[in-house]
Amino acid sequence: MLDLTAAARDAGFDRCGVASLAQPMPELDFFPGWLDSGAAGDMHYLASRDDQGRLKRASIQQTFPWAKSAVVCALDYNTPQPYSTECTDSQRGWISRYAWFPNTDYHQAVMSRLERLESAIIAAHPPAVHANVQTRRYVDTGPLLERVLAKYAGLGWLAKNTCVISEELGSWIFLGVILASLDLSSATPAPPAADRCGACTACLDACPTHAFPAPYQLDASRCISYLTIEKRGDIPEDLRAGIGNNVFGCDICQDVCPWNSTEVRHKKSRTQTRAPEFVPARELVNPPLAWLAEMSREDFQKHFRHSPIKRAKYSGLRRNAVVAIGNSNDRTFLPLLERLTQDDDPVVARHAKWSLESMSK
Ligand code: B12
Ligand code: SF4
Ligand code: SF4
Repeated sequence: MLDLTAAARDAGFDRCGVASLAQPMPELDFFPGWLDSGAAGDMHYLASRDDQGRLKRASIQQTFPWAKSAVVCALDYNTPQPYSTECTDSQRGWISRYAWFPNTDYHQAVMSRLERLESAIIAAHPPAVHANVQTRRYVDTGPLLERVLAKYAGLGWLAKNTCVISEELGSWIFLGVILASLDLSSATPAPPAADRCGACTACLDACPTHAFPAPYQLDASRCISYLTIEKRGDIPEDLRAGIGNNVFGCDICQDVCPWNSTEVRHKKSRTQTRAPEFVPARELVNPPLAWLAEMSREDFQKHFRHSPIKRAKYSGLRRNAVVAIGNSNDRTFLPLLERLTQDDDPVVARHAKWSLESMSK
């Protein structure tokens, strides 16, 4: 029989488990209400429906009627670099730690490992079975809730900050899923991980845009990660100040989590990724804001062609840098902001005007 844990390790993953799709997953029932509340903002793709009008993400058994198992894998991306909460230089911004690897979009890093693992799973079955095996691999883009599957695969718990936390690895992990028509649930029998948040509320208290209406629930439309990566055009004015120095994504609710603290992680296991692709580019860790705000389109292409940062687009990244400059209150930026109010990109120009005004207050 296939040793799935060993096969996943050979494929380059740090953890792996199997969720049987036959079991009930009550967290899926929260999804329709979450969408109805407007928490998804402009991420309309999350509301995709099947022919019967059912929300695909809330009804995994109906969306993938052929699938029996979800193999869920975790890839640690933590590197021995400071946390955003430790970096206070007003001239510098913050790019989320998952996006520091200039030549690696994590989707590709996880997907290539999933391909290897999928081949190992199929190869472990007799050739007569191969023709009938159906599988599908997903990193982010599939109509499924990867975190909920991760919980039922025993990888970690759904925490108050809505991230999956592994007791051994913390939450600096990417998830990847292989749906399979095979029943693999005996390969790594693991119960869902117990909730270890306890009485802690550090993440809820630290969120600068108050994006948690309640524990375990995120209003994504207020989340800095959404505002700096997914939101096109203008950022709502009332949320700009809370963005602080974040120019791409946000790590705060994970930086403050005791399960990501170096002391806890030392006791449990190693503290950094073993993926060779995940080598941070020095210029992306706490980068100078002026560099980003005045970056040319050619430089953006050069630096971010293979990086998840390309999702924010050229205009979005510069817009974010200009907002962060406004929040810095560092008056040495005034000449730069003056220049940017005349920028060819009207979004950048409008945000530069806001930054200039908020600095003059
Ligand atoms: C859309 C999306 C976002 C959105 C919305 C995030 C969110 N929390 O939903 C935005 C852009 C804000 C975002 C941000 C981030 N994301 Co994101 N994102 C996704 C994506 C593509 C879909 C998630 C989704 O469908 N959300 C819908 C909502 C409803 O899900 P949820 O908040 O988890 O909701 C569950 C709980 O709220 C729970 N629930 C609700 N009420 C209650 C009440 C109780 C009592 C309980 C117990 C539970 C509960 O049930 C809900 C499920 O129905 C997934 C990949 C995927 N396909 O799954 C990656 C994913 C979740 N993101 C990921 C990452 C890494 C991030 C960031 C860390 C990136 C960054 N540094 O900026 C941040 C983290 C912010 C945060 N605190 O969540 C990882 C998560 C890794 C992990 N350890 O958990 C994923 C899995 C991508 C991947 N393949 O690795 N993301
Ligand atoms: S990622 Fe940042 S903005 Fe989003 S919920 Fe966490 S702390 Fe709040
Ligand atoms: S900071 Fe505390 S409450 Fe938030 S996810 Fe971590 S342990 Fe849970």
